[in-house]
Amino acid sequence: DLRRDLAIQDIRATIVDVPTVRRHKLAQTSVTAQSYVIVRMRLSNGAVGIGEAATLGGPRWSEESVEAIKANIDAYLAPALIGQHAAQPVALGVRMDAAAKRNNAAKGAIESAALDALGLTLGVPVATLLGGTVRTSFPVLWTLASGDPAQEIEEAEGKLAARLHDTFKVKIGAQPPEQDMARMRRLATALEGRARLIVDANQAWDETVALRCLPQLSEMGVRLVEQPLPAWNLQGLARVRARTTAPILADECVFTPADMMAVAQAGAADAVSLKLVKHGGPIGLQKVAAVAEAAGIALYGGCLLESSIGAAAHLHAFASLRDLAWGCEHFGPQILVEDLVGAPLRFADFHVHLPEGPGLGVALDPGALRRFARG
Ligand code: MUC
Ligand code: MG
Repeated sequence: DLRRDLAIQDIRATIVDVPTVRRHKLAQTSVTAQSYVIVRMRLSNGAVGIGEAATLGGPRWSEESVEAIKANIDAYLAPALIGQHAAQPVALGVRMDAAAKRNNAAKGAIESAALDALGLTLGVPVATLLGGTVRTSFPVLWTLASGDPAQEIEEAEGKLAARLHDTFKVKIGAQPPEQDMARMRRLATALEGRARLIVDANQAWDETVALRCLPQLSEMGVRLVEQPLPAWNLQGLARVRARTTAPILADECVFTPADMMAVAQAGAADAVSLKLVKHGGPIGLQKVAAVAEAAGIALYGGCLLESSIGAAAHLHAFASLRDLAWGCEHFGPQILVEDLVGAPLRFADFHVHLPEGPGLGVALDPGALRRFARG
């Protein structure tokens, strides 16, 4: 019977390190390889679902590192789920929350794997399990993060010419604000009228610096300013937002639906970046999106430089949202020297496309997993 067929038999977590095509520099760290935990969940019927927990520079972007993610999956999350029914992802979430506090990236990878296994078994895409598709392609931006404006302009020109990306997110905050403003001015001038720009400070500034820089960014035409202040400082962010005109994109200050409500109550953001590593999986992502919608806060499809595995899981969740006003940033598959799936996500005409087929619609390449597995 289906109940026995869908019993979770085994959950395996593998750390991989995949080199990137260039150095990616953000406020708190700089990486030349992306580290993920790849989760494989096997059901009694033989179906194997996959999920990915992404990190950025160890436990520097948030508190989870690949080492901690794997340790907590192996010791706490997997044992809580063995023998449970994969067709009850909400109940699996309850069990995971009872087994471990937070650990949202780890939980997100497991929930993705469970939905993939369920979709593969039922012959339906994960998006169907999440409410069905409102869209199957997504405007996708590219991130400029070498820190060298000449290189960044050249990189943006290449993306524009290839019709891959016409919106660019610039990572700021690694250098003094005046230097970043000069860099932004060069980029804005070089790309004027041909590309849209947003910036992400990854919590690097304080209120005074933000009040000084945001008017300059507005004047350069920058569309969104992402997480200029530390995640804890919602009141400061609300004051900055009230005194400047650049729209604020909340990132590290929103993990849970309650965080989203606090941002809404403080009046601290115009948009929110949705990510599986923050919200604990596609179902949690939909909950955060619902709170944002109720508060009139627009949705932005965030990433943590996932491979096509994690990116596909995000796209299935993004496909189910009513209004994804700001598109997405799942450029991750394009920044890796090699992807982890047989057929990577398709990028064309400034859009990334939802993969077709049951489950996540992407299949793990066992050779790539072996090549990039740590140790
Ligand atoms: C972040 O903070 O948004 C997403 C794109 C990128 O370059 O960095 C990440 C994380
Ligand atoms: Mg961010």
